[in-house]
Amino acid sequence: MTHCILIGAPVDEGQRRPGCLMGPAAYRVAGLASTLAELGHTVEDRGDLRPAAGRGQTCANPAVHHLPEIVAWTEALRAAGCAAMEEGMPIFLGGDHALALGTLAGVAAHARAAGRPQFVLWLDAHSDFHTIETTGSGNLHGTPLAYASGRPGFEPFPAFPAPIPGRNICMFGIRSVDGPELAALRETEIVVNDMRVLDERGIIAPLREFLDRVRAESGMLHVSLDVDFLDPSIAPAVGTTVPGGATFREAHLVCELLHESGLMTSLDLVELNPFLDERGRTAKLMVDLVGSLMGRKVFDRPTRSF
Ligand code: EXY
Ligand code: MN
Ligand code: MN
Ligand code: MN
Repeated sequence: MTHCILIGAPVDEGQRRPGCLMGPAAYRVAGLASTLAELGHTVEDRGDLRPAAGRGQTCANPAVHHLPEIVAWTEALRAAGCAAMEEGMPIFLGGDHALALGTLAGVAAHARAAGRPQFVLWLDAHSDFHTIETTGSGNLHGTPLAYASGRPGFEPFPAFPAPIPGRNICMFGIRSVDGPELAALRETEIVVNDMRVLDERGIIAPLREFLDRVRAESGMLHVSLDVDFLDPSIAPAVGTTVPGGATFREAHLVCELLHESGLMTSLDLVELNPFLDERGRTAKLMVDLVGSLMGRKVFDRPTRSF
């Protein structure tokens, strides 16, 4: 049984397609809390965060937009995330992926205080590895992992508490990486399981390799699930769809294996834009995946030693 702490983060300023601000409400309407309670977990919904006003930060890249707002979100989410880690497992309801600038900072700050290494599983079509200087779109939802990795170029943001070593970051589902991101990724030890790797090796082997390391190092594991990790045919309600994503079963298998590992300590659900959907199909799928993450089994086989 886990104490699940729901934290709404209706961040919409990290990209230019309005609608992610409706994400937290959509997860609640889709039954996230009841899904968790039916699996025997306790659920505390702390409502939606409201960041302080931005302080007018600027940067040299003219493409970047809403910088002060995203810095304010980062500060609010870092504080809320670190505090929630003391009491249970935070589940951040997005909102676009810029929220991870703050959630990663919050869980990393807590891990540092707890003396444990922080690991990240990034389920996404995108590597989100731009800095403020390299982003061409100026959409800060494409930058969180660069910030969490300690890449220079985030001066307007608070210093990241304990930069996460590249070897502690595993990406799954990658199929859209910009030139500057690729050049930067090549300099790191980040494990990039793009879709070609998953095509060749399947889900289990690369995921097991990563989770075995998390366990061996008694790590904290933050899972960041971007709707666009999924194939657009099953999850259309996202502003940055990329063909060739994870199938329904591949996504559930990742979630089931994560549950069986018992290693997940915090979770982001990001980039849902309910406005791009019909009848909440994508929100319901994401809640269904959380059910698999938190222990729903069709056939209750004994959990194997992972
Ligand atoms: N790399 C592109 C950009 O920086 O604009 C696309 C980023 C999409 C980010 C979404 C959250 O995953
Ligand atoms: Mn993303
Ligand atoms: Mn703490
Ligand atoms: Mn993405």
